[in-house]
Amino acid sequence: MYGGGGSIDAKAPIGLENEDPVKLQEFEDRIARGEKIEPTDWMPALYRKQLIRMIEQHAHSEIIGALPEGTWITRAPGFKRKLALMAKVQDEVGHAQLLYSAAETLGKSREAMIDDLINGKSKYSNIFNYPAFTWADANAISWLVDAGAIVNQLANSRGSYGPYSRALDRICKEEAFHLKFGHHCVIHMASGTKIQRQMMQEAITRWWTPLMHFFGPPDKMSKHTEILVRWKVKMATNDQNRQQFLDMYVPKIWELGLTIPDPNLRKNKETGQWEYTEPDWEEFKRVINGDGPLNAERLAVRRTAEARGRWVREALNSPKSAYVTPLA
Ligand code: BYC
Repeated sequence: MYGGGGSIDAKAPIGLENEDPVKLQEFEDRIARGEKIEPTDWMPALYRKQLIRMIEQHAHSEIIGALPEGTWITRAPGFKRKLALMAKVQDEVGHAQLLYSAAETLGKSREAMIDDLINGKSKYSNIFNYPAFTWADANAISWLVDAGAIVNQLANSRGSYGPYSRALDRICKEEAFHLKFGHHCVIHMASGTKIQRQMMQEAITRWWTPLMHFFGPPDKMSKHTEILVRWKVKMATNDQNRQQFLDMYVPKIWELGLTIPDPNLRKNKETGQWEYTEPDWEEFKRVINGDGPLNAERLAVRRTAEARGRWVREALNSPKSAYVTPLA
């Protein structure tokens, strides 16, 4: 039930022993005052490392996240749906560009980040390793994955690192359109024919566990939350975000006559908290560590894209390139 227990990994060491205590105090005072930390400001090495990890994973999630919906562009029902989905997928890739740029301000190059993604060294969101079998799956992503992302990102857009918080601010504005598109598509399916309703129900059933995983392990098992909350990188914990998502979206799912595959899901009126069956955290661990249904396929697509685009990068970097040496 709610809260969970156990430990995915040992808690990360705080890792601040080598920092200048005066500078560290000034840094923490700035964060406490709600000031933004900018790329050239002093920051503890651990803050830099944590931000690179988190922003890089987020950027990878956007670029890999474009794949399950991307495969539905040619099959989306009707011209308007195709146009809207194409624009959404394009936005997601744009989000990755913004986020890679924000991570680059911390000293890791985009090339190194892409290498770490395609070599399987970096993580990205669990949820994009599952297949979108039907148009209803694509709708479930557009509505509920984007909804989950907004819950997390709206909170973190008020966070302490300037370039990340500004990128999130813009991303959330675009995600808000995606969410409306997704909700519109889900309403259409849920109020359609018997087969359409059944397809939508099956999609919600398939995506529920990955969605519960999407917010990260329960706080008791999370190794990074404590330091990230202390430094206002994460403005809410994994459990707080999961609760907020349940609060906002379970009633909307039920309103459409759809059911959620968890007999224990209910809001406890006394605590105000949602109670639910703890999703299988062993499955989560397998998926984020590379052994999910589609991890190999997703990375293979990225590797191919990287290989096919190499000539463009080489041409741009070539000393003979018109972009580098303007034509006389
Ligand atoms: N998936 O200590 P914890 C989108 C890892 S895409 C994979 O709680 P933290 C969209 C975690 O990295 C937007 N891995 O970690 C795109 C850590 O492993 P490492 C996606 C996960 O960082 C296209 C370990 O588990 N959103 O919107 O404090 C179409 C322990 O976890 C996950 C973001 O990326 C996961 N779900 O908190 C549609 C938001 N959860 O690094 C939509 C940015 C945990 O020690 N990221 N792990 O090896 C975050 O807010 C935080 O990083 C998390 C995790 C809440 C995800």
